[in-house]
Amino acid sequence: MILPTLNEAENIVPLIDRLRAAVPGVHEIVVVDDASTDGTADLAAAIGDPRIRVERRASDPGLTKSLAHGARVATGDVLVWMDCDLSMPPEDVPRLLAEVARGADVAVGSRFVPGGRGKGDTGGTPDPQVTVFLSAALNVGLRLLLDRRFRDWTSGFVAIRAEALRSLGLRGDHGDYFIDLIYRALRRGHRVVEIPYVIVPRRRGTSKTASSLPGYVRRGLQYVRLALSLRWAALRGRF
Ligand SMILES: Nc1nc2c(ncn2[C@@H]2O[C@H](COP(=O)(O)OP(=O)(O)OP(=O)(O)O)[C@@H](O)[C@H]2O)c(=O)[nH]1
Ligand SMILES: [Mg+2]
Repeated sequence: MILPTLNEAENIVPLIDRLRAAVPGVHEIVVVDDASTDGTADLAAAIGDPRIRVERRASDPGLTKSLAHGARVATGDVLVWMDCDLSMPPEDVPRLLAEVARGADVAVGSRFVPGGRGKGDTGGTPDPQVTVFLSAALNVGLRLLLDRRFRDWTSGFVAIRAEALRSLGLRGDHGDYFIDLIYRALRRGHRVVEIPYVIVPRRRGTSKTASSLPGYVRRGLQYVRLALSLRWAALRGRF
């Protein structure tokens, strides 16, 4: 397990507790913390489970770089990562692992396959309908632009064979990296499957991504630009 954190003090301990209960055989939990100022790293370390390794990054912050760092130090054959805001239920991790055990190279927690759901209708404090709609529309657009076999291009909840990840690598920024990873995995013929899950709105702590409407639109346009450049690279045989 790789858990990237930036100021998740209110979420990290319940997340790790729920993970250990859901996956009792978990081999290691690598928390990659980007100099949180709220004590997230100390809280994770204080749990005192020898399977928990806390990596404290002091410079060059970023979600993708943190995940890449976690993947470098992790020793398992299968790597799993997820957001640490409790929006992705740890209880769904065994279903992702089961798909990899059945032969998938990449098993993705998906909001957009039957049985999965986006944030608008899951109780708690729902995200504004307009952002839920934009996220769904963006993913339909990415699917049409990139590859119709896949739906949740901005998931970020995944189990992947370490070997596949090492050969693919991680590129890009928060959000971008997932689109890039899945597209290249599909192009290279890896077996990628989507497993439905129901996302829960963040209840504690603060979001690290744009929550304003213009911010969402800007990010959406950035993803579309990335999709077009990936298609262009593929057309020119650069994969
Ligand atoms: N290590 C590290 N983790 C990060 C960084 N930015 C975000 N994260 C973590 O990445 C995960 C996703 O961040 P969120 O703030 O939930 O982003 P989001 O899911 O787009 O936003 P919400 O809609 O609020 O859920 C969380 O576990 C964050 O703590 C970063 O720069 N470094
Ligand atoms: Mg989140």
